Amino acid sequence: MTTQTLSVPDISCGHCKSSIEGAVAPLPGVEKVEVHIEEKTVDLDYDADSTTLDEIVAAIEEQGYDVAGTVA
Ligand SMILES: [Cu+2]
Repeated sequence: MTTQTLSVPDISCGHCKSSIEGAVAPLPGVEKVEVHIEEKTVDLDYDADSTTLDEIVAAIEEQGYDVAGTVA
């Protein structure tokens, strides 16, 4: 299992949270996706053999949000 946090500066409200969580949660191997509105971050637990980070980023960007990068 891979744990990763992404920085998504455009997150601003509950709509953003549900859009992003709704797009990422159905991807294969995604165990957890949790958007933090205040921090503008997305916490992930996923199986990198099923879905790559690039695919998760693409799913978020498809919803109209730019992913700024990963948070250490
Ligand atoms: Cu929003």
